[in-house]
Amino acid sequence: MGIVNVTPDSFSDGGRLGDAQAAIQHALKLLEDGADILDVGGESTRPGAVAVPFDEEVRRVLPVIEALARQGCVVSIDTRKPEVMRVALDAGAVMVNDVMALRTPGALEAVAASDAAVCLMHMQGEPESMQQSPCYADVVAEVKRFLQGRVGACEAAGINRERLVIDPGFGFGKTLQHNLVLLKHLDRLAELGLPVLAGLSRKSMLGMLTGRAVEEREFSGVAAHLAAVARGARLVRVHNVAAMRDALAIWNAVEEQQDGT
Ligand code: HH2
Repeated sequence: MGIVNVTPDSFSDGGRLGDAQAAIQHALKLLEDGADILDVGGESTRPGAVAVPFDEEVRRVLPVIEALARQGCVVSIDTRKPEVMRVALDAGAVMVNDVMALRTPGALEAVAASDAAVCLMHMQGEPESMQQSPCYADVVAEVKRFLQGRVGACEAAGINRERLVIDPGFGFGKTLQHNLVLLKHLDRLAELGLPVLAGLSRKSMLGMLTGRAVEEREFSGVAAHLAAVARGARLVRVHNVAAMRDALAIWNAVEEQQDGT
């Protein structure tokens, strides 16, 4: 999954893709690099980010989704707002990526009215304050229980399991320690029997471990995503698709190699 931010303040590439044309060009480059899904977002969810009004978010993402869908791209909308989900799905998006896991009133209904796929992500708290004092007794068990609960809520709303992807939400109300424990035990989330998505690209945990600035986290990101794939992640949400594709080509060649040949 390639990240297409149409935001002036996203933590990793804010401002660069501020206009629709640039975002579309960037998305097409990610596709060329081997992305299967393009995740278009008009509101940053970085720690401390300020919420964007509905009409501004739509103004940012709509032309990008329309153009990409017209070209046959598989488009995901990264939003917390049910109204934005509806507009994006009408415009041709086929997946909703919601850091709130459809907890916003009206979100379950917005997705249930479509046949779109959904990524349900765990977050403790709200982006505005989530990194202030994250606290868990058992982070893996709690994230797993939360995701199981959201899967149940989706099924009760008529969104069946075949449409769901789950995500531990690295960096969303988690310390470095929490992130590392979740990554190490990602296979326990995979036990829920749904595809697991890992989003670690350029995140601060990589900076904490390497001392690198945001724009210098490509290698550490690839390593972190491979650690996730090794523990059962089926989707990775990345800024640099080309680097991830190369890493996966090697990974898959090793995994698929038959013994004795
Ligand atoms: N991380 C961000 C945004 N959306 N969605 C999922 N499913 N998983 C994630 O880990 C995830 C996500 C990060 O926040 P943002 O500030 O929007 O930055 P960017 O989109 O550049 O990663």
